[in-house]
Amino acid sequence: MIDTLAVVGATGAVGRIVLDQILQRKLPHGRLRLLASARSAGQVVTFGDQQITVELMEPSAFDGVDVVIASTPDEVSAEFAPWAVERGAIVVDESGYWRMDPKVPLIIPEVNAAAIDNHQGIIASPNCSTTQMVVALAPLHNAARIKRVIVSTYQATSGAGLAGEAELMHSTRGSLDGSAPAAKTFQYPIAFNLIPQIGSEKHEGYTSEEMKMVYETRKIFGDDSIDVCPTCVRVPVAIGHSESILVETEKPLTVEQARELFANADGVTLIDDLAGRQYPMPVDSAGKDDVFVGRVRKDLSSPNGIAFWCVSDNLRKGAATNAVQIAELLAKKMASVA
Ligand code: 2RA
Repeated sequence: MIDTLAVVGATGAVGRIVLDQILQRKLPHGRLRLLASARSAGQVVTFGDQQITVELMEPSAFDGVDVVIASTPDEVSAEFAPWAVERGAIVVDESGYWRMDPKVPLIIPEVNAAAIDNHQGIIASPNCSTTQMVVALAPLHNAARIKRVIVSTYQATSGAGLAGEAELMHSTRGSLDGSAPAAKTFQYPIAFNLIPQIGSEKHEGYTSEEMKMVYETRKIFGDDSIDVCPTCVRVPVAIGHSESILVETEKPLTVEQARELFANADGVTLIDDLAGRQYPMPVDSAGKDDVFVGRVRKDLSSPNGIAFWCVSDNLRKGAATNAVQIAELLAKKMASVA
């Protein structure tokens, strides 16, 4: 049981789903407080049958808070997380700011829950594109050890927040009636287009989003020898990131073994019947918590390669659900020492 739970960023695209998930999953908690910057403080948010006023996030706002779930930009997290930790709270952070800090565990509960024991006040939740890939890869890694991953992503506009979702709608309507507004959130108009850049240039021609997939995958699996070659692409889909993945393992896996591993994995739903036209698609994954895997097949170009397709709601398992699952682990630990 978490006596006092605070949600930071509750009015954003992910924060709203965090509240929804706290209710739906019945995260055991006492008082719930909502904290935000001056722009959102004072707003009233409905949570079940309660109306909660968003309070201004300042250092003293964290007095008496036990656990914080935060969905904020990196720079906000960099500032507030130390305030919360100094006051004894544990922060579950969805921003990118703390993820690669060696003192901060980077957790996907289905994959590396035990690493939570090493936290020193901050626990990070991975980036959405990494989370769904690693949930899908984990059963293959445990059975056959992953050596190399080649991944292309097809990322929904909601990955860029409420503004990204809105821009898809405006850009699409505008393209159809000839009044297309200039692109703002994205580099180019997103309607009827694909944009092969998410984030800024980071390393040898790879973007920040792509390098997150490299570094975070290695950290979560605790294996720096895993090679990851990512290409991240923004697509005109509102919710649900898709990924085309080719994985090479140390031990060979047959397609049947890979399917069985996916089918039995925690957090994975296998939908794989090409003849029956059954495979995961973003429209079906939106609003669901699992990672959906399909199109499982042998790589025709390498002996130990398996190719597959995976889709997940980027706002749920890619963000809010994973953070609330981490808070569930904390609630269990708190209950066991109480
Ligand atoms: C995106 N991965 O889709 C980012 C959000 N964290 O833009």
